[in-house]
Amino acid sequence: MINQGDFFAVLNKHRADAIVAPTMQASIPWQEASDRTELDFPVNNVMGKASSVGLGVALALPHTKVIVLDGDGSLEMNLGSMITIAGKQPKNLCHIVMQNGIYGMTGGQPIPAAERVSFATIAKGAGYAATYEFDDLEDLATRLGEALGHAGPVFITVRVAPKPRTAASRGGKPSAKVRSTGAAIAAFRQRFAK
Ligand SMILES: Cc1ncc(C[n+]2csc(CCOP(=O)(O)OP(=O)(O)O)c2C)c(N)n1
Repeated sequence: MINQGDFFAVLNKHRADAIVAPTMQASIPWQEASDRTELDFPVNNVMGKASSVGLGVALALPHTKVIVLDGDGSLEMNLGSMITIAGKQPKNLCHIVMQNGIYGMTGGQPIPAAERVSFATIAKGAGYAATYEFDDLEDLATRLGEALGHAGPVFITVRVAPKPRTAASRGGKPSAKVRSTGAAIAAFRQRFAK
């Protein structure tokens, strides 16, 4: 199992010019870890929709890599998006699920089939171009670059340690570089306006 912060450090090194779309419990910590927050597109509140939003951005910007950082509970809520993504075959989309087995943000309730479900197998069956699974930090650090470089749609499972949100773990105010979804949409409109 991988610590989410360690995963983010590795991803930050490999993301290059990719747009990264984090959701749920990952949204703030990813942006705090990110060196390119101007390219981050947090998908907050709309549970399950990060993969759909990521697909839309990938189709709109076919020459820009888009990396979705999905939650496992969120993905289960919008599992059909995997088939929509496979149907469209966006070469520039990488869909990552952080499998922690829980609805972390709402306190750690177990997701359905937490111990059984293989999202990578579902992705294969849907027709993603490639799938990867990481459960070990060294393996992740060695092969994430290859996975991100593969023509998409790529699906990656990262097994991350569950850290349910509690009153105590909420922490203080996020730093100024952390954006809301609304602020990111406004900034993206300007940046990518045709
Ligand atoms: C439609 C809908 N139902 C429920 C919620 C409440 N909710 C917010 S976050 C969350 C859990 C998300 O779990 P997961 O996707 O696994 O991400 P994690 O919190 O573990 O990062 C829930 C149930 C919501 N935002 N929207």
